[in-house]
Amino acid sequence: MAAGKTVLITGASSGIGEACARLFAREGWNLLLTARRGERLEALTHELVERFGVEVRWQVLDVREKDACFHFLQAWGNPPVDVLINNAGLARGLSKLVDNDPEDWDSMIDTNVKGLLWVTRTVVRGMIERGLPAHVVNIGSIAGIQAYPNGAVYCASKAAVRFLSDGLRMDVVEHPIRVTNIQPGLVETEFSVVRFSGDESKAKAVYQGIVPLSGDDVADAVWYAVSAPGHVQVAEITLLATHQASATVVHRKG
Ligand code: NDP
Ligand code: 8X3
Repeated sequence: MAAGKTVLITGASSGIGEACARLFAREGWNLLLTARRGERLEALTHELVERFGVEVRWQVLDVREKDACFHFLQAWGNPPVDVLINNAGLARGLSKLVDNDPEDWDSMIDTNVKGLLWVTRTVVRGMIERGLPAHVVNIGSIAGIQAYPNGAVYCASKAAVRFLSDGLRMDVVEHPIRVTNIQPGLVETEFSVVRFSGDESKAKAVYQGIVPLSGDDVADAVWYAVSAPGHVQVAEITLLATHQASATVVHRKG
């Protein structure tokens, strides 16, 4: 990679991951972008290189594939990664636990928990070997602090992200590696469209009557943690829309 700092973002093809890519590019960082939808990463890469003159590389990576997560950095020649943003994630379905489709459980646990673990293992090993300051930012959720009805498995997966963040922070405490868990509430992205299998009207209803957070709002929180002075470790940030008070308390107008 060119001189300068490098951020690796999983799930950079939309929403919060894409917003992080834009923000870090604006700040002059080199980018390593991954997701399953390569055509989106390619378009984003062209745009960011053109606009900001930064170095951007992209690679299709499905974080559910263990071997791919263990080896994907080799395809880029094992570049040094200063910041890893573990953002790839999803919710599938919204129904009582006993009525859930077990395939959706696999999808959420494999992506949100196991995929995050595999990518973290690969990247943090390199960070430790380099011995230079580095940072892991996990995108958790308010759902990892408070469960809500019909979302048990998604909430459990984000509770896992919370404790994996805390545990990793302990396990790298002797290294100059910071670990931050970002826990947003309602953010209007493709998240609900994915949760409701493409049903746009159901997805829109989630954000009706409230001004939700945007991907950019979450990217700003990530940037706050990453740009803090080196001796400051922002352990977690919980950010909510003004009219959201908890995972389940939302005031909607109209
Ligand atoms: P989006 O659906 O807009 O983005 C999700 C991203 O994750 C996409 O880039 C998608 O890329 C990627 N992704 C999903 N599955 C995989 C996979 N198996 N392998 C690689 N990449 C994958 O939603 P958000 O931006 O909202 O979600 C980003 C993160 O934020 C998630 O972890 C989510 O749980 C979390 N979050 C979201 C909130 C919200 O209200 N929106 C609130 C709190 C947390 P592709 O499909 O191309 O693979
Ligand atoms: C996404 C936020 O509350 O829709 O993590 O589950 S919520």
